[in-house]
Amino acid sequence: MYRKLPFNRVSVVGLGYIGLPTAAVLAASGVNVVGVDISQRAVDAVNAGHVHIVEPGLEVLVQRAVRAGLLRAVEKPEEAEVYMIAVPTPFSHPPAEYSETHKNCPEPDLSYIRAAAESITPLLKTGDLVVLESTSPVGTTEQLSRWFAAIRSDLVFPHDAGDVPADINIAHCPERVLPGRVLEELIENDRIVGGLSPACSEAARAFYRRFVRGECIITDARTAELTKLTENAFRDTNIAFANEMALICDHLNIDVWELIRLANRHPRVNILNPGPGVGGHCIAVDPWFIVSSAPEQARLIHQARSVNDTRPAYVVEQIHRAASTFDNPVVACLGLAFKPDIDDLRESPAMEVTKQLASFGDVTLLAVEPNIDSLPPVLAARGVELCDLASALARADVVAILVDHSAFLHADAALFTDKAIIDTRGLIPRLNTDGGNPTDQGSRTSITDMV
Ligand code: SAJ
Repeated sequence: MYRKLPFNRVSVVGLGYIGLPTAAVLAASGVNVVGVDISQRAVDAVNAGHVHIVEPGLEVLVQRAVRAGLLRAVEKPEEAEVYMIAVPTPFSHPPAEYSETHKNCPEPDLSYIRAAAESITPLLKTGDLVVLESTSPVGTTEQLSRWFAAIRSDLVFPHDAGDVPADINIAHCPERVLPGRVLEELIENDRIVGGLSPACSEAARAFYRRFVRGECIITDARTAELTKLTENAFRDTNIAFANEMALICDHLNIDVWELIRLANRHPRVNILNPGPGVGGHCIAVDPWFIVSSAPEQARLIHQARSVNDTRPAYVVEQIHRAASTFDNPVVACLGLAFKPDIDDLRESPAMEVTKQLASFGDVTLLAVEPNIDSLPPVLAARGVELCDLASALARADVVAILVDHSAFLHADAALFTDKAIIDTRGLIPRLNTDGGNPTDQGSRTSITDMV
C-alpha cells in the first residue's frame, strides 16, 4: 500500500562508491540515514567521519552528517522506512558446460543483491519502500520481490499482488553518476524510476524528490533496468569505435588524434577518445548483462566489448616492441587508475597493461600513480617500483602514457624528449594546456556570434 511517507529513516545497504555518497547526500537533506556494510573497515571509517574511497567533497559531507547525528554506519541492517540497495553486481565466467551461445560471455553475479535482500527481509513492514540502485540485468527487481516473498509469506509483494495493493513498494532506480563528479550528479542528474507497479513508482519518485533536483521520470522496472545498461553499452560501443579507428590508423600510419579532431568538425559526428582499453566497474561490465540476456541479438554490443578488451594486450605489444630496441630497458607506466584523477584501479586497463608487462619480467618497470600511496600487491610482488613522475622520466627509456592525470598534463615537455613514447591518451600534444578533451571539436562561431 502506498503510504505518503515522510521518508525520515532510510537504510542504505552497501557503503561503496554509490551507497556512501548517496547516504551522505540524503543525510544532508535532513533524513536520518543508517548505512550498512559488511566491511568493518568501512563502518568504522564512516562512524569516525572518514571515507574509505576518494571522491571530491565526500569526506567533508560525511563528517558533517556524522557530527549532526544524521548518519551512522552499522554491520547489520536496522528497521527503516526506506531500504536502498547499492551493492556491487560483478560478473562471473560461466561454467564450461554452458551452452555454445553463452561461451565466453560473462554472467551477472547477483549474490550481493540477494544477500542484501535477505539481510533486510526480517525487518520489512507494511508501507516500506525498497529501492534497488545496483546496476542489474533485466528482471532483477522482480526477482528481488520473489526473494522477499519466499521468506515473508505474511506480506503481499508487488510481483504477485494482482489488483490488491502490495504491502511493500519495490522499484529500480539505477545510479548514473560519474566517478569524480558524484556529489554534483547525484543531485542534478535526471533519475529513471521503474516500479514493479505504478504505486511503487510513485512511492519511489516521492522519495527521490527529497534530494534530487533533476527530473524523476517514471517507467516500469524492466525498462529502467535496460535503460541503465543501454547507457553504458552505448558509451562502450562508441569507445570501441574510437579504439578501432586507432588500430586502423596505426595500420595506415595516420595520427588518430588528428583524424578524430578533423572528423569531429562535422556537425553530426562526435567520436570519443581511444585509449588503452575501457576500465571501471560499470562500462566494462554492464554491456555483458545485455549480451547475457539476449546473446543472439546483442552482436554489436558483444563485438564492442571484445574490441575494448583486446586493447591492453595490443598496447603491451607496442611497449614491448619499443623496449626491445634498448639494452636492459626501463619502462615507465604513467597512470594505473581506470581514468584521470581518481584512485580507483578496478578493471583498469592501465593496471592490466602494467601487470602483463611485469609478468614477462624482461624490463625494469616503474609505475607513476599520484593518487595512491602504495602499489597493489600484484604489482609489488612482481618487482614494479612506485615512483614520482620526475624520477620515472629521468630513468625511463620507454614511457607508456596510460592515464591522462592532470598531474601529468602539467609536466615539463622537455622531460619527455629522447624517450620512446607510447601515448595511449593523446597527452603529449596537450602538455601544459588546460588538458581538455584531445578530440574536442574546438570553438566554432555560433549563429548568435554572427548576428
Ligand atoms: N574512456 C575512453 N575513451 C573515452 C571515454 C572513456 O577510453 O572517450 C574510458 C575511460 O578511460 C575509462 C572508461 O572508459 O577507462 C570508463 O570511463 P567513463 O568516464 O566513460 O565512465 P565511468 O565508468 O566512470 O562512469 C560510467 C558513466 N556512464 C556513462 O557515461 C554512460 C556514469 O554516468 C555511470 O553512472 C557509471 O558508468 C556507472 O556507475 O554505471
